[in-house]
Amino acid sequence: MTLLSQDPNWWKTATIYQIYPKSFCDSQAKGTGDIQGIISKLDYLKHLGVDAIWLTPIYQSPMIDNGYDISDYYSVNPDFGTMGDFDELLAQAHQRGIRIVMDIVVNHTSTEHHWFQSALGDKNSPYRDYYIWKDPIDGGEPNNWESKFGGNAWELDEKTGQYYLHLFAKEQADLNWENPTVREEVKRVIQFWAKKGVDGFRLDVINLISKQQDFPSDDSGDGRKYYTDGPRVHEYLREISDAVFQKYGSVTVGEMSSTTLEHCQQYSSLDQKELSMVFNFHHLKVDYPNGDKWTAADFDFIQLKQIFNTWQTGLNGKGWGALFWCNHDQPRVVSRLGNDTEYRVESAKMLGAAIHMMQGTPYVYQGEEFGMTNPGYQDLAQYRDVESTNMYDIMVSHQGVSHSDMMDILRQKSRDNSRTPMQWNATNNAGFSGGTPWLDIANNYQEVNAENAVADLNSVFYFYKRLIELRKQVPVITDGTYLDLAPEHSQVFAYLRESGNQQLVCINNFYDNPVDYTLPSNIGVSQAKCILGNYRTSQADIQCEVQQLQPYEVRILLIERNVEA
Ligand code: TEU
Repeated sequence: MTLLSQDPNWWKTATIYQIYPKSFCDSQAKGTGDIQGIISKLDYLKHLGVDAIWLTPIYQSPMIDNGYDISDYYSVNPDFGTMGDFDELLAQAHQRGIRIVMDIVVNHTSTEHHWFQSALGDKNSPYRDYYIWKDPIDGGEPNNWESKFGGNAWELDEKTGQYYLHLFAKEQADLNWENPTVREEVKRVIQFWAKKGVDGFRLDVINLISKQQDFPSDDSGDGRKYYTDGPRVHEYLREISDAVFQKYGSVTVGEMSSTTLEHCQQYSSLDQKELSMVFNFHHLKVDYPNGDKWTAADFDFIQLKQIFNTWQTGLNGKGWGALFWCNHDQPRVVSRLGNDTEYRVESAKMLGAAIHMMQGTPYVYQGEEFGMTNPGYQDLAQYRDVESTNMYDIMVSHQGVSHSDMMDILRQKSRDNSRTPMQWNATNNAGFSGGTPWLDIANNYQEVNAENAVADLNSVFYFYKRLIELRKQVPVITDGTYLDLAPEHSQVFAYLRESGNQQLVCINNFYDNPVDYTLPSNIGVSQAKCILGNYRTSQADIQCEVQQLQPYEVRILLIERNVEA
């Protein structure tokens, strides 16, 4: 029995929930989450109303990068459970009408993968050409490309004297997609999971798979221009899509690092020859001054609106985007763009509405649905992420940044901010685990937790539930055009969606002081209904052109014009 909708475009009105299994729910008191823990929470997800789960990697892995370093694509990491547990999860999710989207990491493998183990130190290994090897230049690295986690992107294989490329940690070796056998292996992996009945795939850093083959040094940057949206990336995606995705009707979302709108129009073009949709990160770099993540900084509100405008208008009618604020690599949005103390509930709701009323497929990251916050760690030893520990070492030991400045930066920017265990209830360890959690839980778990949220009809949880329902009920949210009504306003983000006889206006106050905002006169306020807001007074003045907004207030207005008979 399945409750899954048969519509091949189901994902256009769907909301997808991201689970980071290590931090979701531990069924065995070992301090890390597992698949049985996920199964035990499926009814909670059903109550929230999500259509699919994106599961970050659960494959065999040494966990240097928490599973993004895969050592066997065909087996489940025993820390998470067995293949039997996975099959049970798939069946139980499907029974509840929830689909499963697997994370596929094929830009690189773990250096513990048997392909790499055979290739290392042996130029004649049949797997040597699965990876990217280069001779030294001037006795050193083949070029100056930098790893995304800090330092040079090449590591020496002492035995053969050649270097291999790793765009991420040195334990994550980049695969050589120029080699057709590698592409066949990738197809085989994806097919294995598709055959099991998995509904879709999230493709990790998929726009980095094609490197410019002369591997030049980069005079003006870190090398990314020579491998981002590279020369053969579209060709490769079409090949995989043709062989697997189209055959199995899989939904696909590609994670696109430092990409462009033009490439994303093509990756997600409506003929679906490549992918269903794309993640891009431009809107999450508004607090990276001059592109630098590793500095503590406020966000640029005007730039945020400009970026949404570019992508919402640029993808409409051409491609499809994922809508998101949070994931396992990003700090919690309520701490980042909202207010995680006095206005935590109001700002979490406002931020949810601001993104969910756009065109695309929304993603909700575990805990976002009740407003989880950054943990505000005071001690360096609390951080676990390889990127954070690498950057601390580079910036404090080699660049002279003080310990206390670096702690401020980590408190704002570390990926561990989103990876703290899920706060289920007010009991010991927030109900996440009967053992010692692998990463410290935020101190606010007695107040901020799923159980409290589910018990309170005014909580962030029920607001998200309503946002998820609205997408299924109000077609303009899926189909409408996008117009920014106040691009220069220093405090208000207001946009209009329009299609057929429906207009939808989403008005958001992004700051903690009240503000008056005047709607343009061509919006038919006399027929407006407020379909959702985060203050009791949200209904008050909707039929006026001037809207008075409280701190972090949002109002969603729907205007349905009478159609002439
Ligand atoms: O992330 C890709 C990526 O480039 C970033 O989001 C990354 O976290 C950021 O550059 C760090 O500043 C994906 C995964 O989502 C991430 O968890 C993995 O670590 C990474 O790929 C490598 O597989």
